[in-house]
Amino acid sequence: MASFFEKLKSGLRKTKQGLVDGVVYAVTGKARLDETTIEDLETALIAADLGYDLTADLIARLRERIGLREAGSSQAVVACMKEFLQERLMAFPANGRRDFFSPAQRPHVIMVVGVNGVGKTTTIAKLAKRFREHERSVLVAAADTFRAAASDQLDIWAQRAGVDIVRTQHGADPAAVAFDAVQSAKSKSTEIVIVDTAGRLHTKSNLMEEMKKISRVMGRVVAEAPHEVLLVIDATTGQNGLRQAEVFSQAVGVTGLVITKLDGTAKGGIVFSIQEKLKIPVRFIGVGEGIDDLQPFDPAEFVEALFA
Ligand SMILES: Nc1nc2c(ncn2[C@@H]2O[C@H](COP(=O)(O)OP(=O)(O)O)[C@@H](O)[C@H]2O)c(=O)[nH]1
Ligand SMILES: [Mg+2]
Repeated sequence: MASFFEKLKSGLRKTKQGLVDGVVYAVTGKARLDETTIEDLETALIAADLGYDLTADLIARLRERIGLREAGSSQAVVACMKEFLQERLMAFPANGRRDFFSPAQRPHVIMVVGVNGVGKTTTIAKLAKRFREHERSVLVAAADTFRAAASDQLDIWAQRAGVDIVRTQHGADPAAVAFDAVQSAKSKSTEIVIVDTAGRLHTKSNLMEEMKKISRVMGRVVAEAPHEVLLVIDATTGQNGLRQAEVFSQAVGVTGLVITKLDGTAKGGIVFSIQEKLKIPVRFIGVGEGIDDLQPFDPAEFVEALFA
């Protein structure tokens, strides 16, 4: 079985084609980093979803480091870019956070939010399994009562991961499900509660109101709950993910991001631009549908895989 790094590397191949190969193409054969070359560089970086601000900063760095010296082989440019990207990702100390699976509070409540189809339920299954591997007791709450099949899907995953589930019938109040789950975890001294939520309602403002209500109601059982709000973003949606992050952040305080479907997208640059824009750390990245295809985000590893 391929290692996670191998999967990440092959998953990022298309992103690399845009980002690294695009940059190499822009500077190869150019005697110096003149304005035309800089423009080509900018175009390549923006197209790779790096975002405007980060692109501007990177260009400034390249001007400073490489200036009008011979751009020479593109190696110097690529090395400078790699260093820059690593530095920027490292600037978020909570990235990946190693102690994620050993939280201090009990129950520790993790609410998982995001639009439809981004991978929330799958991510919950993957997380639940990880918590079990760390010998934590886990309860999942099926608070996506909007889609008829949503609870069944979570149920199947919960059985596979060997964790308990709180669910109700389709159409019931999702906040009540979340409330019951936290209550039950509290009385049974369960360590972790992971709350699945809907990604689509009749309107977007309904959805945001529902997210707020779920969050508020859980706080009545355990004052600090939810301790984590993980926003799941599908990497293949590119800059759309950024807009989703803005909307969810305003409604419920998002504490961390999970970027899924990095396997085979050309839009992996979104990892950089989302962090820059929102200053929310990426906690996990997903590179496939399998239960082991989710890993804590490691900035150094990510950049390494991108440039490998
Ligand atoms: N390729 C790939 N597919 C994923 C990943 N994460 C989730 N999926 C798939 O995305 C689809 C939607 O996932 P689901 O968890 O139901 O999304 P939800 O609507 O947000 O709960 C499913 O087919 C998952 O298998 C990932 O990292 N890579
Ligand atoms: Mg779901």
